[in-house]
Amino acid sequence: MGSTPPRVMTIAGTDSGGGAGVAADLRTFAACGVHGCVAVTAVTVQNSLGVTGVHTIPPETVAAQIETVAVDIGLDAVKTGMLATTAIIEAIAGACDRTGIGGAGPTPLVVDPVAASMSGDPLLADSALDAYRSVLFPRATVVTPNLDEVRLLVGIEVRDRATQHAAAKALHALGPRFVLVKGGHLEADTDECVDLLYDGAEVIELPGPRFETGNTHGGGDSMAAVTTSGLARGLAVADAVRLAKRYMVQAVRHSYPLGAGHGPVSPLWAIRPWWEDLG
Ligand code: PXL
Repeated sequence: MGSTPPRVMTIAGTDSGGGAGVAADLRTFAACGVHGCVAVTAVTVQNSLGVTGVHTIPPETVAAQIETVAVDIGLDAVKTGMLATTAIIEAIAGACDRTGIGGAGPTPLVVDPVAASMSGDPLLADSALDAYRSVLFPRATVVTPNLDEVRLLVGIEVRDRATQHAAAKALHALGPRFVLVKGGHLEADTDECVDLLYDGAEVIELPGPRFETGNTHGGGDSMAAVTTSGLARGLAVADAVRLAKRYMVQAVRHSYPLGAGHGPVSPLWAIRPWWEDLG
């Protein structure tokens, strides 16, 4: 019998194409050696070209998934992805408060404020941005917006390192313990991609390589999932983010084409091909 690995949960939407959302999170969790649980928020009808349908789950069912797992299996860290509506965000906040997730509770909460798919399809009601700002951010251990999400949340157009710093400070003022402003979409950086981590006192610059590939579907989800796995192992936030950046270098390098649109980043570099040993 094996020993129980760290237990994590993703609160997120499904992607029928297997590129992003719950699918990306669960395979990333497996690649990180943790046990992944799921609270589904929405089912998306999706392939590599885009999203053609969204069916949201009743908010009370989202909350029940979180609570039923927390009271039995237990959770060492939790992440959020696509949350779709204000009502779902409010239900999640209630479930988190009742089970010690985020806020003053013992279980770290990573909030990836997913607003749209790579193909630009909306995954969040416009009116729900306010719920992110006022309900979820104050409970978050770390928030991980990309530059499009930064613009939607605090109205700052990040063009260079100075505006990236300003954005980190504006987001921190909303109440999360840490802010990670990902620089992946920053055109001012050429062969480098610098993410900023800010805890209200110190800004840490985290540089990494930039890759020219259209196959980065699920990249943000995977990065937040590795960070969540690191926190579940007891790493400090800065170390969990560094771990995530190391993972992403490989995951982007090994991304693969799928369908006629955007392919996904891959966890397969981290998985030993045991099937090749079968005679
Ligand atoms: O990568 C963000 C994301 C999260 N969750 C779901 C998605 C996407 C992007 O397409 O479809 C369900």
